[in-house]
Amino acid sequence: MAQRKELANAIRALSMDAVQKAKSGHPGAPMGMADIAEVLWNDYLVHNPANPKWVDRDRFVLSNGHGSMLIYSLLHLTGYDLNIDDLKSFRQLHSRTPGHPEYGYAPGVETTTGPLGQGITNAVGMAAAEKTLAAQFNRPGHTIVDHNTYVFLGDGCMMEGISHEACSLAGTMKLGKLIAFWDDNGISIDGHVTGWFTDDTPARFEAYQWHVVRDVDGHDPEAIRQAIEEARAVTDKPSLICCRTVIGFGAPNLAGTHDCHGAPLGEDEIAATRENIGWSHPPFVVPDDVYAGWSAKEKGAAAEQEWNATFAAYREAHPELAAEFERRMAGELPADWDSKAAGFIAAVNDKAETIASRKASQNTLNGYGPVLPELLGGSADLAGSNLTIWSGSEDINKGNGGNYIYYGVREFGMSAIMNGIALHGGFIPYGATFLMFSEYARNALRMAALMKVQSIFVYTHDSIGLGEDGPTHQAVEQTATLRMIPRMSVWRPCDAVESAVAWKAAIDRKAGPSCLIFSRQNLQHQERTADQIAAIGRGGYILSDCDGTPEAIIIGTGSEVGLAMEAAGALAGKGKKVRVVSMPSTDVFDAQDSTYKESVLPASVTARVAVEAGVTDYWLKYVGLNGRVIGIDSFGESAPAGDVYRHFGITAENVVKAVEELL
Ligand SMILES: Cc1ncc(C[n+]2csc(CCOP(=O)(O)OP(=O)(O)O)c2C)c(N)n1
Ligand SMILES: [Mg+2]
Repeated sequence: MAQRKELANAIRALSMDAVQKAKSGHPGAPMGMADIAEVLWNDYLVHNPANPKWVDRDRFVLSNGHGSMLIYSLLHLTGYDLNIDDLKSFRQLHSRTPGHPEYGYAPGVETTTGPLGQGITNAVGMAAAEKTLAAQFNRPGHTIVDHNTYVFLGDGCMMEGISHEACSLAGTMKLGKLIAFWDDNGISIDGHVTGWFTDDTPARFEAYQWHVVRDVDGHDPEAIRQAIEEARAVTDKPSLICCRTVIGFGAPNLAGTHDCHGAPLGEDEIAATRENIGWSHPPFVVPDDVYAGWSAKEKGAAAEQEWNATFAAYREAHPELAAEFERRMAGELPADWDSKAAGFIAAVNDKAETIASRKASQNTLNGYGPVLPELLGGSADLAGSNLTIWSGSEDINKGNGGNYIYYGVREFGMSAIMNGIALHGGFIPYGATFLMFSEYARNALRMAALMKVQSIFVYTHDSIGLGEDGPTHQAVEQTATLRMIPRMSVWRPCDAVESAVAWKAAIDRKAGPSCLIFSRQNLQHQERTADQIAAIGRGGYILSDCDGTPEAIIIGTGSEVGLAMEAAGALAGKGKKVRVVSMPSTDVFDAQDSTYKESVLPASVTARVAVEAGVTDYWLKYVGLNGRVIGIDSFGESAPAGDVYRHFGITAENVVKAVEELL
């Protein structure tokens, strides 16, 4: 049987050779972390290469995603469906081994990493999901949810601010099954980190109430093993194992320098490394005994078998819970979801309340929440403003399961934690802040869209309509820029009915994230027929019409739909034929067939005015270059909401004027 060093050297060889072949990539981190990975994967990680989606597998996250050849090597060597040709096509078009590990490509990659700091944060979400799911489903004598989350991270992740947000919260949440390995190699891209990163990292994590294993020689398998034992024994705190490593370990001339961080070693250095580590095999050739030493197929199949037996006993004792667990993990909505939601929407319509859409959102949570135990909510310290707590909300830290996370003031952390929860499975996470602070979270929103995960981002206080808090808090360009994130679905409902429909759409949307944008201020209830209620789900629809072909169309969203209706009424009084289109979701409307779109916005009607309390450019594609947009292209002002609207000319009178000028 191959020795540990030889097993680890297989990672080193595959990594340096794949990077060399691709003529780009990062050999340093995989070579430096190979020994740690070997011990973790061969002695501890519980997983089944034949079933990468087995629900109770341990999760492994490579937060320093630039070291992607490390995880590709591990998946290949342990027996996942990732063959040597996949490794040879590292970083090539349509390969399963893109430059950074991307969720949905190679089997076994649990999340997309590369934007430093987000992997560790996703891992916090996965660990929080595991803990919450365990509390919800395990029963005495029946432990069906019980897995660890392991994460590798480098100096870069440690320097990123989001690691503070996530790790601070992980300590408070006592995520005892989260075990992180810090690749303490003293190197980042610009060189030795002593000029820019001199934190006392162990003390920092102790201050977060983590269990810290200091000073582990990251090239000594026995020391690594002991550290993991120690970390696993501590179950009421997350653990950080501080591993001193040499970047590019094994490369005689480049190890320990930033030159091997992100460039091929070069043929000469690769030859010298082979010599140095005693790896005599040609590129991409791994001897059988090394493969045998790595294979996790048998162990993995046995582990899953054992779990299957545990689950069978659970099903025997708790058949309904078992069925519910399977439903949740499969991401299926309850059988009565559609009918319950439709009933709720109809009831909201009957009530005809004029309330803030953030309040309507909370009412919706009260309506949908009892049907959807998979909802795992939260807010970044704005629960009372975002109205994210509903009557069934319970803090997950209370220990009885729960379905609500107090994220604290951590917008970016919250959003990337939500992505980790969504990736883990079993939950639909929603999390909220003021729309303005979506900016703080932005890259996590992009990552949710890139990975196609169902995170629901709730944003309240959506415009100058929030009033007195002023321009620092008044979103102007945010809604438009969120709409520009590919695959992000964005809703800005105009009343309680549209708010309930928007929530329904976000919950139904399994293949990507949604942003739900709500107002602080009251919004007028709009009258609708049953057909119109059904049409809300098409993203844009005729809310009020004239007889025959309209002379002009007014398009509005959210709080400005009321203005559009008022303007249309005034214009009708002057004998004008005007249609009002409510467009709560431009992306959903854009995805409709052309016949429907033409029926709502006929090409022949060119006199069009859009009104939205935000930047105007976005609307030109709907009104055309000859159309008009009533919006705001500067920052807001601190004043009562009505005064701010008048100051910026976002008024029904101005909408009327714009239409008249076009006719
Ligand atoms: C958010 C973000 N900023 C910058 C980068 C570019 N980048 C990739 S790796 C790296 C340095 C990382 O240093 P470390 O984690 O110590 O990696 P090592 O060199 O030790 O492999 C940087 C700045 C990135 N991937 N993500
Ligand atoms: Mg480093």
